[in-house]
Amino acid sequence: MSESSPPNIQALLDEQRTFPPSEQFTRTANVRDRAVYDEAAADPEAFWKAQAEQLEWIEPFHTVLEWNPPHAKWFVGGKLNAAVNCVDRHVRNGRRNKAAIVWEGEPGDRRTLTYFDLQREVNLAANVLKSLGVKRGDRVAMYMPLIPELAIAMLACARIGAIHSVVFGGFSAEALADRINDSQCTLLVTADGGYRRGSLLPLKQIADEALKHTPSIKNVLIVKRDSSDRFPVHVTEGRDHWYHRIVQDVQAWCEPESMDSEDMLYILYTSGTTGKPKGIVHTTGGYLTGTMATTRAVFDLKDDDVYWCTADIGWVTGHSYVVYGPLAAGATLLMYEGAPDWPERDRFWSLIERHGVTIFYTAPTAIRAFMRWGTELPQKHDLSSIRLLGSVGEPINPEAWMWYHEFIGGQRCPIVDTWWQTETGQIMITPLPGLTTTKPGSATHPFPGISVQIRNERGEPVTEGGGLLTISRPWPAMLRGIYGDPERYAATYWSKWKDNAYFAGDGARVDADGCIWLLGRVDDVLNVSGHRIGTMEVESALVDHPAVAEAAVVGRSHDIKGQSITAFVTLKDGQRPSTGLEHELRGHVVKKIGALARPEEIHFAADLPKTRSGKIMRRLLRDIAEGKAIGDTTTLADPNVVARLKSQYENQE
Ligand code: 6R9
Repeated sequence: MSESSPPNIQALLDEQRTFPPSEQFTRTANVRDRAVYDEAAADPEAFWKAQAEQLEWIEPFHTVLEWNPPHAKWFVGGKLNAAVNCVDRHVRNGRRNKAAIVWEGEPGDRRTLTYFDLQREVNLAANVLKSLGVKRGDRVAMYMPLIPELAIAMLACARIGAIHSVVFGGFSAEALADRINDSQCTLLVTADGGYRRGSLLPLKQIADEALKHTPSIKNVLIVKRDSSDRFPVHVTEGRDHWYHRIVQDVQAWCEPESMDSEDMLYILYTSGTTGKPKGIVHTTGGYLTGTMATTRAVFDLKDDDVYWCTADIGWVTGHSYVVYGPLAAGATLLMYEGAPDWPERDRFWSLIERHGVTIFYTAPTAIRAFMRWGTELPQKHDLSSIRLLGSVGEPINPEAWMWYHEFIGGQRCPIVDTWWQTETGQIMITPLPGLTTTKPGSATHPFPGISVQIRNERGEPVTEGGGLLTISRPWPAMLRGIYGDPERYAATYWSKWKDNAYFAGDGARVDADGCIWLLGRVDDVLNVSGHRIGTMEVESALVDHPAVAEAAVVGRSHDIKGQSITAFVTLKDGQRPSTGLEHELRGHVVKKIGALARPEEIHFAADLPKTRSGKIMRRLLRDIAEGKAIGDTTTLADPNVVARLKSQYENQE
């Protein structure tokens, strides 16, 4: 497991500081009675039932959980609509004029949508989708910048029972086409473009490349982000429609569909240990219950909070904690389109000051970048509105935790370090801010009603010490499958041991106080700046290049990104290593996947270390990349390969 551990592992293991919740925070906290843990542990289904009952059901459920491992059904028999729960019921229940989405574009443009505004927009968008033939159960792809229309389009799908599949705007045309084709989407919602570090990302232009290879797409909706017409947009007659035009022709009200609790809400692609990303399937009732309950309890959300989760909606954090959780809970949320260092490196702090943000949820990679940029930047701004901080996406090193506590939280705000995954849908391991004594670097305890176990390879529980993170009971927002691949679902997550425990793919340790410390992935999944990337995906992209014979990709510790991508490649006969080729290979990976997968280092090798059965030993390549002593080489077919590589690598350094 140490193979994939983050750089700061020793610091994590040595960490002793503790931070009990302040009396003042506890006094008003949404969850302040410790009994909730024991009660939920004694009867998790009763706990989740009480949470689900806070949603608005068209028909009540008759059974909380049906568990036929590895298939779970939550709130069986219940009917509801996710968009109604996120929007309409707040309009009806006193939040009509409350700001739902406060948005700021990177160039500084601003918009505020009240819950009433959001309801109107979602209804219109739902009717636009219907007018283009989208029906209940159809898949709708989205390739969008971080603008309110993305959330509106997702909720519009939910309203009519269509299934959305959001593809992060940083993915390439090929990656977009693969995802569209995997789930046979019939409509794509995109935009002319979006802003990133002052430049324009021409999303429609990129989408046009993808659309050459996506026969299932019948219609494309183009949202106009930029009124200056700076984005070149080609409109294909009959297929492409400007949203702002077509919306003129539809009715203002769209009757919501009555959806089964287990109807699919969305698909979101994520990386695993093979070359092909998995379409993670989430359904309606359990997902909304899990995200709403955790939003309220973990972030202590109150009606007058201004909540800001900095994630892009293209990732699961954006689905669960920008869109569904906060809106189901009736929050006012801030959405910011662009980069943290544009136009200056204090953009986030100026946003917090300007909008009076009270809850701030971001990723360790961002915190480490802020640390490097210096304390003067946050100190230039009034951050006194903040009352709670959150962290997600990767293990947070104690140094970054302390910096966050001191310079952003002013030493007064609880920090919730939340562990979860695309597959879990909802936060699973986290402090509760009014109850939990935190330790820098530890996600502390399972959320009430969640059963976590650390096991060794044989499946035996580890009470103190390191092992593999597993979840031993189903939970409401859990994935229901991998789109179109039921076998892979069972094999990847539920088959490591015989007793149907969920295998998360992370290593973890429990300390003497029962606090859980996440130690990073134990499989071939990298975490680069909080983004999940499969080593096999990058390898497939590299060997797709005509000059490459073989490729092996490993993660290397990186001060800010957590991990960076190091590739070792062997070339085909007649090909020669060169800086030109190195650039070309980087460009090829960007074209196949997107800039987020660009290898930081590419090393040309004569051979790759392999076992006698021909498996590439990435473990040894990791040791080389990390500059560590080389581990056990006895199973290598040719031990000299490693020695040669290591000396070549060290000379290049
Ligand atoms: C929500 C999200 C999931 C992987 C997960 C783990 C890592 C996320 C973490 C964390 C340590 C935390 N991870 N949160 N590791 N502490 N608080 O990030 O989903 O993109 O699917 O990534 O991220 O390794 O397995 P996703």
